[in-house]
Amino acid sequence: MRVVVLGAGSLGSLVGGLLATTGAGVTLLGRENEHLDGVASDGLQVVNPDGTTETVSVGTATDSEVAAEADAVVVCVKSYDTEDALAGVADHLGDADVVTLQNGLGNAATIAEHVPAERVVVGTTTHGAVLEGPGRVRHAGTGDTTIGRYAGGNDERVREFAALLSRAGVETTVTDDPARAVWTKVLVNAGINAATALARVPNGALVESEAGERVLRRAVEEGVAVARAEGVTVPEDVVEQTREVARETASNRSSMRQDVERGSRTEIEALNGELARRASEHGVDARVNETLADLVRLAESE
Ligand code: KPL
Repeated sequence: MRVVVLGAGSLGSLVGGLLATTGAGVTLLGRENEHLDGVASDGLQVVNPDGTTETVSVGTATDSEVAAEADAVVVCVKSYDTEDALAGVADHLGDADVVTLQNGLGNAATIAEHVPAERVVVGTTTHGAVLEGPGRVRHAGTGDTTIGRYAGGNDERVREFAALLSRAGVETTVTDDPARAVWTKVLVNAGINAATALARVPNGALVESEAGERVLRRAVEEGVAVARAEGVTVPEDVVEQTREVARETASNRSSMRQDVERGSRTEIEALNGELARRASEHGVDARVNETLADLVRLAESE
């Protein structure tokens, strides 16, 4: 199978690198930068959770035309780049499935504006990934991955792609209710990412102190109320699931913390910011999410 990974950041590089270990032909499609140059010249180093490192061979590209060769395109760009990234590749796609593994609400709908909805696959993953330097990505924590077709129901292609991810070490479940999976992941990110970015702590700190526990729980509980107001059912134990992700990725720097520390734009508007916006539409109290979003906006403006 030929896979083009759209977005060569930490998650895209990790997913691409792991997929390449199965023998799949993988190309990382991203912006010209030191990381992509490093991968092109020396291969991609993947540091496994046990500390061992393997160097895998993946293609690199900065031109969207490469998507024409893909059987599947995996979208790993930041949520705020979804529109531009899809506008770039859409015209080149054959009948490839487009699989989003991004954080945040609204990505699949944006992709479906460019690609027939029946070819969009909605996914979530709680694997932790950190770019350690040009050409080097660390698998900072294993987690759960779920994919399911956005429209039209799951078929053999979705199951085959899930099997490929599983062979790559990204154990993947196929779901008939991807919206529930996305909301659950959004609540996990709402409970972990902004707090760890603002306090500059690893994910595990949120389950190691009362203060951390409180912020995580309140942000997630508010998010559950928003999900209900939108008619989405999320798992009863989503607060506990969020704590579990924080434990499993305890030493990881959340993606939002990495963004804030790098001085990059964050995904706050697709996470706590979006929850707060939808809460106000439904008259739901989401003051913790609103405050977290405002503080991250302030940090971003520095
Ligand atoms: O998705 C993540 C992120 O950092 O964006 C988690 C699962 C919280 C891992 O850090």
